[in-house]
Amino acid sequence: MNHTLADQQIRHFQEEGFLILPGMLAKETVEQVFVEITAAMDQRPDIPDDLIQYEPSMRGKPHTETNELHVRKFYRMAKHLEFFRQLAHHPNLLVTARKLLGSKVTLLQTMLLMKPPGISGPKVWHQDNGYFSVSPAACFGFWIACDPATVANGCMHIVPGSHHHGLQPHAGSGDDFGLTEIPKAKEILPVPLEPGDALLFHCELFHFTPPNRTTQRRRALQYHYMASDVVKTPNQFPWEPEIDFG
Ligand SMILES: O=C(O)CCC(=O)C(=O)O
Repeated sequence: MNHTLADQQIRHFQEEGFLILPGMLAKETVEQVFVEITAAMDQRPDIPDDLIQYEPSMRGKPHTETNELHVRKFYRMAKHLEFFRQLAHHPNLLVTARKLLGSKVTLLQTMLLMKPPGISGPKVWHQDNGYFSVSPAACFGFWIACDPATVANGCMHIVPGSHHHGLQPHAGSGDDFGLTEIPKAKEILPVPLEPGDALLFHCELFHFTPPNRTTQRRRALQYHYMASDVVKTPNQFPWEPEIDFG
């Protein structure tokens, strides 16, 4: 399916800070994502250090053939791995990015969010721009389900419209850097998705994922695009753009 956003969807994104886009990636592409993850793991220990983040409970432990199930995140796959670099050019992603951000866009960051069953912790409530610090906040992410994403296995939870609050105070370190004020239960919308479906969300939308309490995997891709002319203000999270489409 080739996605072009309708005016009504653009208005929804502006007002609510998110869109649900079914069928962004084909089944075959999602299956190839799984193959590529395993191939990347097989390159250990030659894999670049900044590519893999293990679940905190698994850090410092020996990793066996099941180590893929110990991984919390792959970072910067588009920088290091050709398949994920090519995926950034997928028309469903790039055409949508240009429609929302203008013709000059930059791929700011890519991640594979592995949320392994049994051992994964939550991702605390946060705004991605708390990490990025780009100004203006002309930036958004696609969160694309690769496995079925459910409330029980850790799907995205968001607060619709929260991007209108602007950047809010965050505290904590590393991956636990999060909002100092946790949203109220009645404001929260869980976003279950089928494989290949995407949540597109503004970089200042409040979001969170709970631990995976099931025995099923919950892998997801995250691609963040920004307008090429935004400026990064210094903070504790350094990053370099992965691809410039300018
Ligand atoms: O756990 C997830 O899938 C979401 C992670 C997330 O929002 C992030 O790392 O910025």
